[in-house]
Amino acid sequence: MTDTDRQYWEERLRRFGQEHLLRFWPELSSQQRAALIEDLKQIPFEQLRGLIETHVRNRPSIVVPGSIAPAPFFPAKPDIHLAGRYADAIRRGEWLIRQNKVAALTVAGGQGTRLGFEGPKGAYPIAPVTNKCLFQLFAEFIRGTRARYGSQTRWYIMTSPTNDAETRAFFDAHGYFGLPREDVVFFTQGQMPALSPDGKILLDQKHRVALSPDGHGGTLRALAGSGALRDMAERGIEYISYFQVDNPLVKPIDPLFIGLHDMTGSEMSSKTVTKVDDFERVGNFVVADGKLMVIEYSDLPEELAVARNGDGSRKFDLGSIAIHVLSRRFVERLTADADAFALPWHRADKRVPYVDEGGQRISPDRPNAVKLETFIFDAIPLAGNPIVLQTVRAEEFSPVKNASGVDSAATSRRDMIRRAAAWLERCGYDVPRRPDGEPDATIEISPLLALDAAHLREVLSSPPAIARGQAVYLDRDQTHAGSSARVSR
Ligand code: UD2
Repeated sequence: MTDTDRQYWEERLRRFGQEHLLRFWPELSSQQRAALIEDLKQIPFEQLRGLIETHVRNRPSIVVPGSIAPAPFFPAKPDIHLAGRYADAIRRGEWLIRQNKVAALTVAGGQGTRLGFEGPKGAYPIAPVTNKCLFQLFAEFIRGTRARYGSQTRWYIMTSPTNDAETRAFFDAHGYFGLPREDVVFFTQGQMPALSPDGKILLDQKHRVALSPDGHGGTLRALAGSGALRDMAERGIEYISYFQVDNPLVKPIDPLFIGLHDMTGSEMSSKTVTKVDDFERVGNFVVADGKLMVIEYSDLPEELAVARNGDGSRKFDLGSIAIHVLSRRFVERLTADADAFALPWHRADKRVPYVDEGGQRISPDRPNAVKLETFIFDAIPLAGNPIVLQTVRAEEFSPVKNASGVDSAATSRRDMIRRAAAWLERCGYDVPRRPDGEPDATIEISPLLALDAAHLREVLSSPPAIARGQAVYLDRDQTHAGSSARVSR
């Protein structure tokens, strides 16, 4: 580190009122100095200056749009008029997949703090019989899709600087879960510093800035900046099938959804489920001032959350489950001037450990800092003709967010077993059930065997024998029955 470097940063930081970041410089080793400079290089100071005024020193007021109405949507069960259109959409979606015009994209840059799991969240073991991790389930779904459609479907995975190396190493160690290595593409999102309420950037250590991922809205910039978007264009990929790392029930590639997106000329499409209660922690699809958008649960005024229709049903009932299809050209358009482009910023007050003026590391017990993030769903109002497709929660949504209770590994495993049992019964096979109606067996169906119930019907050659209390894993070799407990493989 030369004196010129130090001078450059001293001047730059002074210009932005952040000169305290070099407070411990004299006592840092040359390695530590280099690490600090690397952190400083990541901070978009010019952009941050305005945000400190609007979002940190002041609290942006939540503007509830003047007119707000429930969003229109394509129903999960098509009526007689729509049935033909859905059938066409499935055929169209399958054709697009076969032509390699569709890629999967997982956002896996989050910190997963609520789950309390060390390591990338996608490495979390979740499958009820085999304990396969989230990444493996998605990889097998993509392999299943490639096999079914004879495609070379690629998988893009967004990491953050914090978990990128670990995520890549995890895939390496597991042979990319059977996918060709060159068809799994990692790209890394940007970071933002945590700030004190008076707008000072916090130090995590004397030589490290308290940086964290800039939200899944950062996907768009990261796609452009990393070259992943160019890579998609070169391969003729038109549609990006976007999903979060925390939902093992997700269909990473869904012909109906892709086909509808294409046939309606939508630039960004979204899946919805009806909410379980007024205050479920999911975004809400609404039409506000004439535009389709998502209002996050924390921003939806209570009178709207509890509002009812004439028949007593919930008025704002369309929850966002963070599953989207985005047109590549839409992302290109938005990010054409990547430096100028940003989705709206959201403020979150968080507990962030920091080094104080005296060099002491403090672990606060209440929120002391402001984090700034952007959300992917804020791109919806910018999209041409965005659509919403309703789906069935039991089929496609049961996220792993918390260590226990609602949206935990326990509820997600339960829902995987319930779905597997329902698929088998839809195929006409018996599943033992307990008096309370729950399946009386631990059942897991590999995505390598079947991608959905209809597919299972095509491929299952003989009825699986499922005894009460048994653990049963169905894969391409059909059934593996365990004794009574989990089978680990
Ligand atoms: C998100 C949605 C919520 C609902 C719910 C469904 C927001 C603000 N809320 O809630 O409306 O759809 O999901 O499960 O999105 N991630 C990154 N980089 C980041 C931050 C997050 O890749 O900087 C990824 C993260 O790895 C995960 C996903 O985004 O896959 C969701 O992040 P979250 O857990 O912060 O979202 P959550 O549960 O608040």
